[in-house]
Amino acid sequence: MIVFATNNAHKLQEIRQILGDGAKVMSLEDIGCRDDIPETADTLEGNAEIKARWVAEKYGADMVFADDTGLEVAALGGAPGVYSARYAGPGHDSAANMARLLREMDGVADRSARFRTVIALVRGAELTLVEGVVNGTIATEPHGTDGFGYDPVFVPEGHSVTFAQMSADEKNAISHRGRAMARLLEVLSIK
Ligand code: ITT
Repeated sequence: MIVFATNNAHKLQEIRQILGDGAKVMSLEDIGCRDDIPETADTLEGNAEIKARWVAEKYGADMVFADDTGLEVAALGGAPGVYSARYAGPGHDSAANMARLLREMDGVADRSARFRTVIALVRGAELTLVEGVVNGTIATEPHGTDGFGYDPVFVPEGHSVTFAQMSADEKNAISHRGRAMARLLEVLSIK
């Protein structure tokens, strides 16, 4: 049994699409976990590990992975980074988070940014960490309705549209999460 420790339905959907029909990934809902897992670390690595270990230890799953993702904006010194989900307050409100980001970036010339995903895989006592990064820029206003989170304001390098204007397959092929997942599969020698 492989469990993906996330409360974010969009992440779950992306990971299932990336893995295809071959691998069956259980969600927290599938295993009856409704815990609000405290993300108390100040790094993506730390929070990914906390989420994966929590589920492995409390629910006795033999393989658990968790993703922690941050949007790191150069002109903001790497913010919102590990605090991306709570940038505009504790409500995990993507519209408010994007609005704050666009306010902070108002008139800023250097709009370079990157998404970074860290995936922690816990198998018994063994911890594996992998990372995936995509560079890009912050748009001056939101565009597109697909995807989630900060996707409407992130234009990946080499493209002229935001992640929210791409199909799920297009995003997954170049995204932070797609790349981290490819690394994880290499480590597991699945693909
Ligand atoms: P879990 O911790 O339950 O996995 P979460 O939504 O809290 O779900 P994170 O702590 O990794 O996930 O939050 C990172 C923030 O960055 C959150 O606001 C997301 O909406 C956003 N985010 C994560 N992945 C993203 C992506 O692929 N595209 C756009 N925004 C993303």
